[in-house]
Amino acid sequence: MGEYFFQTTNHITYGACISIDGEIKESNFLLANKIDSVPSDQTKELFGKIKKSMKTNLNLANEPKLVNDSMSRALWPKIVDIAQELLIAQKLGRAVSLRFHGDADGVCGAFAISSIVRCKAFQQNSAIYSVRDALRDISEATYLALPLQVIVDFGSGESCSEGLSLLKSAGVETIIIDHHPPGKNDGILVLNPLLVEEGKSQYTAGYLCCEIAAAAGMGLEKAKELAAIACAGDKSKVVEPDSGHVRKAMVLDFLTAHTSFGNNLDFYKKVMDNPELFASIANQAEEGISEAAKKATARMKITNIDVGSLKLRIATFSLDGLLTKGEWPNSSKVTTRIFEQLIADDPSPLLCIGNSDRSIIMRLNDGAVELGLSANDLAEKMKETMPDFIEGGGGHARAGAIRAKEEAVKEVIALLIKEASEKISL
Ligand SMILES: [Mn+2]
Repeated sequence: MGEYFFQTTNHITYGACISIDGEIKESNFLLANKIDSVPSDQTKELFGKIKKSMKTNLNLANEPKLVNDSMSRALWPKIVDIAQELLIAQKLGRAVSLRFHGDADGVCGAFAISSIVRCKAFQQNSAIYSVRDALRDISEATYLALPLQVIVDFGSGESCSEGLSLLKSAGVETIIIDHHPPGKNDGILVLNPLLVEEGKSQYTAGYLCCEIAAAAGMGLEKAKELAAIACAGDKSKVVEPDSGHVRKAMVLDFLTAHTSFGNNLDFYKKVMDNPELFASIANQAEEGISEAAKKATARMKITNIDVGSLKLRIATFSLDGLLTKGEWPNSSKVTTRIFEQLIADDPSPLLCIGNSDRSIIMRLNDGAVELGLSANDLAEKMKETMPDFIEGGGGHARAGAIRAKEEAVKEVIALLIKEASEKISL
């Protein structure tokens, strides 16, 4: 097997599977006498064979290029699998559809993936790959040869499994690159650090995509830059971001917050490459956050809990009426900003709670985590204690959120304060 070139006046669709009767001329030129399309019931089998032989000829890195630690090495076999799949898809002209989560991490991941394989990219702000999404992708894929669906920064959770199983039944191969709590995804290629070790969500989807792209030959500098922006967006230090990366992540978060669905990768690239436009968006984004943070801080209440030598500060503030749904900034951005200001002034243990009309956002610093507190545990406890008033919630140790019925928000916050103080007194 090998790669050959030929010319023809026949019309052949991109990515089609054909058989050629002809002679091999010179080194890799094929003189075609007869060209036929391969019946669709045979393409799958043929594709498997071609893929297998192509895999051995791919030139991939032999270790992680961006971060080389025990975690990235544990993820490496799957990183290689996905890099191979994507490079082969590119060579064979497969129809690749890419859905990325609408935030800086998701966009950086999509930038990286689209740099190694030609694809149609769609932003998605919902974190759930629904049955509706699956039906749309399946109907798009109906007339395509060997469609490949790639999902970045969402899609591996339990709530997505119905949509994914539809994709599988329709024969659409799927790759998921995610770092949110995974559910069961049998028969789907899933790269997720949480499948390797609990609590490792700091290996963000955007970072993983950059590691895949770097393995497949993307320039190292560009891959590092994108990975650092992705990490800045998701508050990770796996690839340590500088202040420039933080600013870029903020601009991408700002842009994605204003666009709910669509193919915006080209537009995002344009903004990042246009210094003037970038600066003016960055200023607007920054102003939006700092203004809302200032107003919310004016309403802030601090509760000091002292248990023997253990001390915990709990900051609570309402964002009600300060923000507009679906616009910049959202309540988690503002809560994070206030949290960061508070711990910059005083690094002692802090639990920071911001609330909008129906959601409660929690941020904890290292000191609070060392006291045994976890945002995820607190969210779980609230779900248990007030099941009729809590609609959902979760997160990890340092960050989490709870969605509650409007009339219950105040009560939930009071209970959170009580729960946190009881927890550290244990
Ligand atoms: Mn992410």
